[in-house]
Amino acid sequence: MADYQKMWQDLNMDVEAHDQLCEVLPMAFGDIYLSQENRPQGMDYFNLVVSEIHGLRPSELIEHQKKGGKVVGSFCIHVPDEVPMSAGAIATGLCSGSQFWVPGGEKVLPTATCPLIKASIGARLDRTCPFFRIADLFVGETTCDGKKKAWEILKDDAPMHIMDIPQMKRERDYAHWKEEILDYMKLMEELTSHKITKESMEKAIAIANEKRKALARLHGMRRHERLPISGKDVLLATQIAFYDDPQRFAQMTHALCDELDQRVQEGVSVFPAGTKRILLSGTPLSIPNWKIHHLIETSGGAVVGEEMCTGSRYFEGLVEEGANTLDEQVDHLVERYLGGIHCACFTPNTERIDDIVRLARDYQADGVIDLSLKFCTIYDSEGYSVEKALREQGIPVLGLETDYTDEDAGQLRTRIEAFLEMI
Ligand code: BJ8
Repeated sequence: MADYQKMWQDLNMDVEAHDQLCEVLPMAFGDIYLSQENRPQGMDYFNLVVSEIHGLRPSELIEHQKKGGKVVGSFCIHVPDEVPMSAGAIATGLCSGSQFWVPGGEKVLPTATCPLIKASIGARLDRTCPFFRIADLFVGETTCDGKKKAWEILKDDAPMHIMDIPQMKRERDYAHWKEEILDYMKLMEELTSHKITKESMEKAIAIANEKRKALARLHGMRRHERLPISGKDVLLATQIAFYDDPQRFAQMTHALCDELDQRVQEGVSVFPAGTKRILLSGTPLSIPNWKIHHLIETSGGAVVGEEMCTGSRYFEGLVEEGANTLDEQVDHLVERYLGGIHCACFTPNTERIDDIVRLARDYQADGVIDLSLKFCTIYDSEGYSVEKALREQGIPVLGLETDYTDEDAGQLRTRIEAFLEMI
């Protein structure tokens, strides 16, 4: 990695603690990613982004700020990136996927909180992640109880805005979400001193849609019987989509897909014949959470899809383009960001189960692993309905719960191996 020490010091980071993370991440990445055989060359770009993850993109964000621009971070795919983008700000993801940040979160949150929340809070309070130092505004939401309470703690340390996401999808809930988006737009105009216009929103929607299309193309490669890319690599690219420049990301992803098209034509597969195809469903896998993919793909399986926020929930369904007014554009955002995302925070949430069955069929999955991060009550509870529906459809399913540590890796491997053998 290039030398970013000065930048990290200027961001008032705890550079000494951060150095520990910089030491372990390349090792984990080498073991999990670089050890794979016959990886597509197009993954080189994504390897570079990871190797420079706390340097390259943060320095671009800082450059943007030096020119007077703003950076807005968010933690949930219900928060529309198009809003900051249409006001000239850069939107970035902030969810954290490493155990490194969990103890920092546990200083202020109960241990019985999901690791994604603890890590996100720890990354800010311990001053060990540049993205959490750079963001001019943090946008939280009221999706789950753990997050709601975490924002109350985070707001003492960072500038926060909370979006109140409805828990149902009735007409009045759509109206409420529209108000929330309009408030967010107003706040963004104040923060950036830029007026959001129909033209600026049109451009933002087109950029975000282009990223979705690139991701859909990449994920679609795993519909083929012979898999031209591993699930791990697709996960990595998807995780990077939350942080990277959206236009460059789409371009690099399409370049990777061109190479994969060629592989498909030539019948190249990165897995031997007979590898069991697994669809993952459940809670998001934020970077650098690669544990479950790695376990599956080193146990005789291949991950062919993710019904997750780091998967199909992120890119399926475009925001409708071609609206005549800004108000109509907002309606289209409401439709995509409320109606189009089936998180377990909603009741009822049967659309999510329909999605899992549809994806399992589309990607010819031999089985589904329904994953829940430890202490995530909503996904864990919904697991009952997911498993019941899949069994009724004759699709084998395994429910797993895990956290960010490696302590359960042996036990998980045993269960995954037994499942792969059984299906
Ligand atoms: S749309 S999944 S990104 S809320 S895992 S913090 S739900 S206790 S991350 Fe999520 Fe938005 Fe839903 Fe997706 Fe809470 Fe569960 Fe933790 Fe979660």
